[in-house]
Amino acid sequence: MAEEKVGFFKRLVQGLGKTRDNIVSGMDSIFNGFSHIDDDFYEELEEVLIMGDLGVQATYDILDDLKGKVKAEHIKEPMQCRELLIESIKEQMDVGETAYEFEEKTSVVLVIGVNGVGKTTTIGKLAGKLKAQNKKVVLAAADTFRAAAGEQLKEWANRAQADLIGGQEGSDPASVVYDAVASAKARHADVLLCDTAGRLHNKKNLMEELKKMNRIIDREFPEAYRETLVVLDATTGQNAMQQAKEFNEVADITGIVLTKMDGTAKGGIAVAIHAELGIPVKYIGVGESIDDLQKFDADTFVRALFTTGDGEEGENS
Ligand SMILES: Nc1nc2c(ncn2[C@@H]2O[C@H](COP(=O)(O)OP(=O)(O)OP(=O)(O)O)[C@@H](O)[C@H]2O)c(=O)[nH]1
Ligand SMILES: [Mg+2]
Repeated sequence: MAEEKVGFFKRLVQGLGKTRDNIVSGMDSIFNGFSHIDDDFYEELEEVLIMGDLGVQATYDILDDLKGKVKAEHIKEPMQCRELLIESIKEQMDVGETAYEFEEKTSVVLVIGVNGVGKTTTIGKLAGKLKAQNKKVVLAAADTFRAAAGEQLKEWANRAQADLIGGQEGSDPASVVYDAVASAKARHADVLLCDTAGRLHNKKNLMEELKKMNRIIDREFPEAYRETLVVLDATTGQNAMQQAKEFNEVADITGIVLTKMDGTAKGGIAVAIHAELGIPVKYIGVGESIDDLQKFDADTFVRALFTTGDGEEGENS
């Protein structure tokens, strides 16, 4: 168990490597470079946070919080601000107590997002996670736009040992959802995970299709706990933010999955999205294999973000 935890944290530390280099090295040079806390100090800090893709909203919130604490606690040393900053980011990123309730309930999870962000992969990983908790999982291949999409989900279903309900290429995605709901109910499944298309003939179609699927689930399975996850590719930075906003207009988004956190310098976008939309980042993807999905834990995330070296030093704290 302890070993598993070490591996977990190390992977996260490695995954956030580029983000860390981007934000933390910039910040540490400010903490070390300034001898006292003044306007210039705050300005440079602001610049690093914004450059690190934390976003304007989160940056202001974090700096306001920091300034308040510096005043209240009569802090004089720039270096003391490091801990306060870490605390403040952590507080911003709290997912809330009910974030993972769907894992424990009879639930339907709709997974949405533009093409290529990692929806299908995330569903595969989630199915694997739930299976490991002895849950009965059904996957709905409601991306009928591409023939390959169903095949890809089938592979994940096999890997995760989940049941799959699919449809013909070009068939109505909402009808696949309908069938999948019926099947999940008949089998007394715990969780139904619905994969959706990232691209249809145009964006309007895509959004209409999502609304239709939502209506079907509401009508056919009103007793199910609902979760709607938007998957965003962290490497796309501000575009990811834009996508989250657009999906937020057509669906009741309950959480965000931020993928490809391995190998991006833009992991700070996690903080920006949460601050700006008020929607928690619930999972992060840190690779392409089945265990490369992690629950977003603010404490671990911030610790990984601020751990320098090979990740050893964060384990005991
Ligand atoms: N490195 C890395 N790659 C990922 C991650 N998540 C997904 N990918 C890769 O991203 C690519 C696209 O993933 P998919 O799951 O097919 O994306 P999708 O959103 O279902 O795409 P469409 O079905 O075309 O809309 C694949 O090559 C995945 O292996 C991640 O967390 N890290
Ligand atoms: Mg897909």
